[in-house]
Amino acid sequence: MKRKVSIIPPEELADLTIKPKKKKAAGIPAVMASLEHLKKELGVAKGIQMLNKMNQKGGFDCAGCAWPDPDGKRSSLGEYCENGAKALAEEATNKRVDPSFLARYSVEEMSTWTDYKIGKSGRITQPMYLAADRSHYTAINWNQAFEIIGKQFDALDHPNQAVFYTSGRTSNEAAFMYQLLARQWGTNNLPDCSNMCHESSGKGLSETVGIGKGSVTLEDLHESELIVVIGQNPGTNHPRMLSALAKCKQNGGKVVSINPIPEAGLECFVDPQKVGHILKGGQTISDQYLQVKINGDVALLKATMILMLRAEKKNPGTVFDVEFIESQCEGYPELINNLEQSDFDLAVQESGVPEQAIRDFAELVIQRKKIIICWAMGITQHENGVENVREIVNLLLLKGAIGKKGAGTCPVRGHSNVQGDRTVGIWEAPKEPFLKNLDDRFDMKAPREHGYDVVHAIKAMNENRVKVFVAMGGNFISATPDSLFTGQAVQNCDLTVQISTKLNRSHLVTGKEALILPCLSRSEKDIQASVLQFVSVENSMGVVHSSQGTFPPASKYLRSEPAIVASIARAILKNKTTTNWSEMASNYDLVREHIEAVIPGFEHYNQRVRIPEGFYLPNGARHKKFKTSSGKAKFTINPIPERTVAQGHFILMTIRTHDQYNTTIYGMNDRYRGIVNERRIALMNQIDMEKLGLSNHDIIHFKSYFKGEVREARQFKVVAYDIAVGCIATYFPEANCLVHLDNKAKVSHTPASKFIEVAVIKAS
Ligand SMILES: Nc1nc2c(c(=O)[nH]1)N[C@H]1C(S)=C(S)[C@@H](COP(=O)(O)OP(=O)(O)OC[C@H]3O[C@@H](n4cnc5c(=O)[nH]c(N)nc54)[C@H](O)[C@@H]3O)O[C@H]1N2
Ligand SMILES: Nc1nc2c(c(=O)[nH]1)N[C@H]1C(S)=C(S)[C@@H](COP(=O)(O)OP(=O)(O)OC[C@H]3O[C@@H](n4cnc5c(=O)[nH]c(N)nc54)[C@H](O)[C@@H]3O)O[C@H]1N2
Ligand SMILES: [Mo]
Repeated sequence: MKRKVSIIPPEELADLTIKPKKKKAAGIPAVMASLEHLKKELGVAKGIQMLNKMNQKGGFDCAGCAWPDPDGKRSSLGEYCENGAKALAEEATNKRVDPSFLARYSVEEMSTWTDYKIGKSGRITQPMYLAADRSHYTAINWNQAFEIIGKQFDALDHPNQAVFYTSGRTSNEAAFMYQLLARQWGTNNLPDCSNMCHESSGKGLSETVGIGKGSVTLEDLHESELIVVIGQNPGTNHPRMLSALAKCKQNGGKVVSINPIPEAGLECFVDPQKVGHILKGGQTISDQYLQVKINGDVALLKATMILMLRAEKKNPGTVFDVEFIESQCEGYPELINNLEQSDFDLAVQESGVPEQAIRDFAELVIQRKKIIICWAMGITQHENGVENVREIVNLLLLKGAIGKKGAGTCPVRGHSNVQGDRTVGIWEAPKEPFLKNLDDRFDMKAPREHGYDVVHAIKAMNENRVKVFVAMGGNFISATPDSLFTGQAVQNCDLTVQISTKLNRSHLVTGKEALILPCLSRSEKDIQASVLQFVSVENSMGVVHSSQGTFPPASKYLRSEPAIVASIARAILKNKTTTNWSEMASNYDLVREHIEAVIPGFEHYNQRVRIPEGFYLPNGARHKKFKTSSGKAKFTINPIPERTVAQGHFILMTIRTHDQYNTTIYGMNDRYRGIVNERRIALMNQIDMEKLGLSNHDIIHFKSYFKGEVREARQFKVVAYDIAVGCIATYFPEANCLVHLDNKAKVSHTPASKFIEVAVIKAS
């Protein structure tokens, strides 16, 4: 039976109210908003009790972003933010998706709901099965679920017909077991959310400074003389980062933000945990705001470096760190040659930023040595995402601003353990030393052929080269680009298996058969062999620490992620494995022993992870040790992108509201941007609106253009906004259907979700 499910969210409008944009982030309104969400989902008393365990030593790690916790004293008021509280409310909700819920609604019916409504259904209580000829999920027991999986894997002709996706909430222990499972099965098909996220950072940084992670610690931010926040909206996505920026300011540092829209958190921050701060009205954050055009960053950085070069020539040795460049870097003459050949006026023009503002910014850079550049999706999700990262590195290297206190690279990660997952082997392109260690430790032969990343997994499914798709968390259908194409590709599979906490669209747009395997969440007690277990995670700054759930599970049928992986391993590997999977699932110390044996940097893992603040993984760049092919940090040449859009077309970026966690929609507002009760929004510059004869609240449709193909998304409301001319912002995942699968970064293959060429059509 071919189910007629809806792959994209319904194109229906809610009821928009437009309020003035906020100029301050956090403060009392943030506290109120957290309480509101907790009250709705689980009640205030239980909510506050749970919050007090979050991000505390010995407590559980916030499942929100990957921003680090302070090494020393933690705030007695709790180390959480409004959006961390919302993340918790969402997973600790009292609502349940149980067998009676799924008997009431068919898969087809639920697929017509918005992602907001689907997510609000609640926590999944037991394993659920959607048989090939059925319209509804029904409950089954765990053994039956693993038998179904075993049977489908038995039927495969080749190991590469299976794909194992991972989202970044998964702990180190579960992730390590999961990659081991995939590789013992015989494939490196391990795409993950990182492919859509910071892959461009990983690629750009590995090549230039020898490590795909950032080089700074939290203290470095406090001590920095200049922090540049480019292509990132920390007020919403990494709210605790605002405390670090505020501290830098209090220590005399400067902050510059570079963004097509002025984001509230980067303007002013009111620390909700400090009464004095609230009374004072908060801390101004940005000393300078540069309203760059979408993807004008290489041009902007190049113009800045040209000005730096001119100043250096005037007063040699005062702007560049000549000694560092000579002893530790390569490619300097080529870069200087490139800067000398580049057209300053063109760079200014292509950046979209007024020349004087660039001169002011360059002056700040010229005069300071301890510089940090922080970035996120505004940099990575572009065709030239890797070049963007490399250009950031160029600027830092010229200043010698890496590997010393108060300076360095700071790609701010998304999911709370996305960095750890990669460290322990979730990667479609693993390196030989890692595979060899796995082989030695587990008496196996891991496949050497690289596997599929997200984009290539979708292509393979489209071409019927994949039959079974397993997802460790996440929401593949709503998170990936080209929704209709991707949805149809996934439907080609014989079986899709989702290991999840909450209902999402990926449970509704499925293979012929589908399974939902419900797992424990971060905050819940994980007891194996009568012992309370803990897991570990790595934050954005390379600190590995423990996370232990302390609250009762949402349902007695839930299993932990490691336990589920171990059972899948037994079901599909049978006598192909000599590994004792049950033992690992019943004592996570044993998993950590394996990690220690296979991955450098985890020495004495079990001891050190028990230190409350955890431990730092080795990071060469942090100590000026560049593990590149030559042992030197590399300058690179990154041309100003030539990609333009046709006359009359716009560049569209897909961003997050203040009320969502990726595809999990907490609410219908985007408070800082003044948007109330609507997600189908187009933030446009007044000048562009006038050209098209548009006013606030007008309804428009988008057509996107790529490689001669046209995609469409209908029904968005126009909102006049302070956004760079020619640029439009809308929200993810509603607009994912506009992103062509081939509209992706060179080298990293990260979908270019921030650069979509669109035409705006006024609804008649
Ligand atoms: N509450 C909450 N927290 C989250 C998430 C969430 O959804 N909700 N998601 C998590 C994840 S997985 C991630 S990856 C991070 C994402 O964190 P962010 O990267 O901050 O998220 P986005 O909303 O995609 O915002 C991108 C920012 O880049 C800007 N931008 C877009 N294009 C350009 C450009 O070309 N140049 C420049 N200079 N700026 C540009 C946008 O205006 C926006 O401010 O947050 C993590 N934390
Ligand atoms: N257009 C556009 N698309 C984008 C982006 C963009 O900016 N624009 N951003 C991209 C980025 S940066 C990312 S990281 C991806 C995100 O892609 P994903 O990581 O795939 O998506 P999420 O929405 O984070 O996944 C949410 C689901 O994870 C499950 N879940 C939550 N907690 C747990 C847990 O503890 N264990 C398990 N097993 N499951 C859990 C729940 O069922 C929930 O519905 O999306 C990408 N897609
Ligand atoms: Mo992400």
